[in-house]
Amino acid sequence: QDNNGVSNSEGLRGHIAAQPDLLVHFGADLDVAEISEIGDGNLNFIFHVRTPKVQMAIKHAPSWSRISRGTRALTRDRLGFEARALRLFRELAPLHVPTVYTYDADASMLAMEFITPHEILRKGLMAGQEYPDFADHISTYLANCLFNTSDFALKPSDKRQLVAEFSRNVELCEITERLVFTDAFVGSDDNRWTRPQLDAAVVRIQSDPIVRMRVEQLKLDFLTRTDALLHGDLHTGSIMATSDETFVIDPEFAVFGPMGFDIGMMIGNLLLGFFILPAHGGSDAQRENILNTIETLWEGFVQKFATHWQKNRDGGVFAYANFAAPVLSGATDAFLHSYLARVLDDAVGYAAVEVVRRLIGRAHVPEFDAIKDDDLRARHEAQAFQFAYNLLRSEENINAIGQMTAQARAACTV
Ligand code: SR1
Ligand code: MG
Repeated sequence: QDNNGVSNSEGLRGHIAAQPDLLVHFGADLDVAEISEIGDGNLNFIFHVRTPKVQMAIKHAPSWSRISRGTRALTRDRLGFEARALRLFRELAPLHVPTVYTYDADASMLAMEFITPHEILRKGLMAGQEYPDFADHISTYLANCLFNTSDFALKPSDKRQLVAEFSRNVELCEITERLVFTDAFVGSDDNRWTRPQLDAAVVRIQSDPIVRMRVEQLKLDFLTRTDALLHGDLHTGSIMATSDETFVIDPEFAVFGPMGFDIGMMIGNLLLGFFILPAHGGSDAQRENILNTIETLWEGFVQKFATHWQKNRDGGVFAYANFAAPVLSGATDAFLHSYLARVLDDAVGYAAVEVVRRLIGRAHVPEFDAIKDDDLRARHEAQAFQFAYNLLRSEENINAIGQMTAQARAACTV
C-alpha cells in the first residue's frame, strides 16, 4: 500500500527534493543517497537516508496503521503529536532524545537525527547484552520530563494549555484505552494467546472481580489524571541504546496522565524480558541484572525527582512567594513522600497491566513470540502472567520496589 507517494524510497527522494529545509542537508548528494525502510513498528514507516556525509531518519505516518496493512484508518495527526513531544522532551532531557530537523504535516513526514550505532533495547536485552548505565539514563529522562511537565514546575495557565493541546491526541489514546486496559481484561476477538496452555489463566483473570476493579481504577486514572506529559508507549522497543548512551524515541502516544503510567510501562517491559530470558539462554546473573535495573531505575527516579522538587519549591503549584512564611516548615517534604508512594503504587499496577496485555492481548512482544516451542513459551508466559495477576489482586500496596522484584524472582522458577 502506498500513501502520498512517499511510502517507498523513490517517492521519498522526490519528497526531499521538493522540501528546501530537508534538501539543504543533502544537496547534490541526494541523487546518490541510499534509502531503505527500516521500521518494524505497528503503525508507521521509518526510512534511513544516507549519503557519505549525512544520515537521517525520516518517519512517515500514513493515514492507516501499518499493522493493518492499510485496512484500518488512523489519523496522520499522530506524527504531529510525536514531533511536538520530541521537541519538548529534547529540551528537558537533551542527552536522551533525538533532535527533530523538520516536521511536514501535509506530507506527514518527520525528519530527525539518525541514532547510530545504537540498537533497540528490546533486541539487545534478548541477546543478553548489558546496559550498565541504562537505569541512570532512563531515570534522568523520566524525572526530567515528568517533573518539568507537571504542576510542580509549570505555571497553571501554561500547564492547562499543554494539557489541552495533547488531549487532542484522541485516536492513539483510544488504542491504549482498548488494547492496554480493556481487551485483555474483558475479552476481545483480537486477543491471542498460547492455546490451550493459557486458556484457564485467561478465564481466571477475566472473571476476577478484584482484578477488574483494580484495572478499572488504573484506566480511569489514565483517562482523567493530568499529572505530567507522558511518552505514552514507553516500552523497550521505544528505546535505542548502546552500553553508554540511551535515546527515547517514538512518543506518538503522548498525552497527559499519571506519572506511574510511563514508569510502569517501562518496568513491565523489563519484567517481560526478565521472565523470558531463560528461554533465550540467559543466565541467572543476566536475569538479576534486569531486576537490578528496575530497582536502580526507580531509586534514581525518586532521587532525581526529589532534587527537582527541592529546586522548584517556589515554582508551579508551590509558588507561595506572595504568601506569608509557612507556619508548618517541612510539610511539603511529607507531601513529596506521599506523592512518590502513590507513583510507585500506580507504576506497579501499570506494569502488571502491561505484562498481562502483552501476553494475551493483540499486541505481543517479540521476545515471547520468538520462542517457537509452544510448551516452552507457555511455561514462561504462565509464570509472568501469574506474577502480574498476583500484583493486580493484592490488597497490599507495594511500598518499596524491592518487594516487587522479590515477587518476580520468586515467580520465575525457570
Ligand atoms: C495497533 S498498535 C498496538 C500497540 O503498538 C504500540 O507500540 C502500542 O504499544 C500499542 O498498544
Ligand atoms: Mg511505537
